[in-house]
Amino acid sequence: MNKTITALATPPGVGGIAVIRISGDEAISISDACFSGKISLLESKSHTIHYGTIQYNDRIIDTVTAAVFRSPNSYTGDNVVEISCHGGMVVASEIIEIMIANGAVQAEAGEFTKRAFLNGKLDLTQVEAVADIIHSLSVPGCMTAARQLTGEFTARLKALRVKLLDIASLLELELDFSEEDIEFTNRDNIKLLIKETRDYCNDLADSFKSAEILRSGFFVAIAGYPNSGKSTLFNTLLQRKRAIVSEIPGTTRDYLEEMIYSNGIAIRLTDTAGLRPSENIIEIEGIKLVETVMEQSDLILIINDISISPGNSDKLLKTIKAKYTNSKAYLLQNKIDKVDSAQLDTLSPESENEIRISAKKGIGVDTLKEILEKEASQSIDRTKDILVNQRHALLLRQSALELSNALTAIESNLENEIIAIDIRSSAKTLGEITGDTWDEDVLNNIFSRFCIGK
Ligand SMILES: Nc1nc2c(ncn2[C@@H]2O[C@H](COP(=O)(O)OP(=O)(O)O)[C@@H](O)[C@H]2O)c(=O)[nH]1
Ligand SMILES: [Mg+2]
Repeated sequence: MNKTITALATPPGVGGIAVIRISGDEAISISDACFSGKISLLESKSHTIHYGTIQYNDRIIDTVTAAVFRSPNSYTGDNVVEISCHGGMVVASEIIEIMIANGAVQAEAGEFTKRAFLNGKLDLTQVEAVADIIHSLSVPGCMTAARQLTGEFTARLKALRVKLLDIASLLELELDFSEEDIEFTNRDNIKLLIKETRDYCNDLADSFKSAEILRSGFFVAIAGYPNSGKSTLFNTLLQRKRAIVSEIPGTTRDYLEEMIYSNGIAIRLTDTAGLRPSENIIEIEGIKLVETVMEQSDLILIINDISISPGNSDKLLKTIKAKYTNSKAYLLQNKIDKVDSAQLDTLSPESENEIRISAKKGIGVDTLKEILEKEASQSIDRTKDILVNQRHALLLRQSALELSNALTAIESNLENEIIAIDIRSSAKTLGEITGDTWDEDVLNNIFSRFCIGK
């Protein structure tokens, strides 16, 4: 018998309604013990909703509706009751305490979904899709996760595995007839099939970075020397005063992060502390944080105060480009309003990935916004309608490697048996993605992204 778990499924606090979930063999009897309605929950059919009250020690706690789902037709696969009560700080926790007094235990983070996995209701890619839907910051990200939840990724992986296992079986069958020198399978066809599958696995693995951007947004870091106008640009892009702007250098000590949305994609803008050798301890901490931000960023905007000189930040630009090779960098020549047009004409023309702006006056900001939109949408071009995560990417690469081994084995005219072993292990690796085999560490890692009640 599995223990019955309970938790609040909605965010805590004041709200229209709160939903308490109870799941396990005893879910219906435990709920029924404190529920009073027209019929008892124990007698109710699956997928029915009942109006009534929750009572404890002759005290009415709230009027509620209780939805009953009988095993195996529920989210977790267990018996499940979902009680909707009035939202607020007190009622929902009282009801949870009553359920616990009646024999349920408090659920851990993600425990409902973990049960769904262990009961075979969802595979691992679907579990991950649930987490992605909850955390998604972009419309396309959420839609892709929703498709993944219906089992689309699973179906694709299954098709690949069937193909690989078929090839392995053919090769092994040939082995049985080796005396008769029969070749069931054309080597060129086999090679082609393996190559196609390997390339597909690698392509999918490559889409990981794009999927990350769909999941968490496109990270744009604003960097530059103190006073170059980073905070001013940050505020202009956000269209509100979020960061403190001041002529005193070193005002932004840590970093600020805000989101802007473009075509459904989240762009995470960060305003950072000015980069310069500093004596001030807090500022040094801030500068360390900048480095972390820059490492994570997809795009870096380096702001230069052109009124000092167009080449004033060249050294910084060079350092940043050399250090953060994964992110594209743009040089923004700021404060062009301070430079008169005659003087601007004498300056060398803008080079590639360089734009002239005035963060304060809004000059060139629309062009910059267009660039951000273009870069963000290009960065998700690689997605293959699947939110590949790091775990998937690692397994896909491993699987591709095993297929490369199989190809080498074929080319070296090795025994069918050896070739088949590589192909079978590649299929097995693909199976780990959906969770055909798993270990506790993998599960814990996945469920650590969940909240209590999910
Ligand atoms: N004239 C002019 N001043 C600017 C512009 N951008 C920023 N500033 C000024 O430069 C100073 C420093 O700006 P701030 O945004 O705090 O720079 P940060 O240290 O890089 O964050 C402030 O006095 C701003 O008003 C601009 O485009 N034109
Ligand atoms: Mg600042």
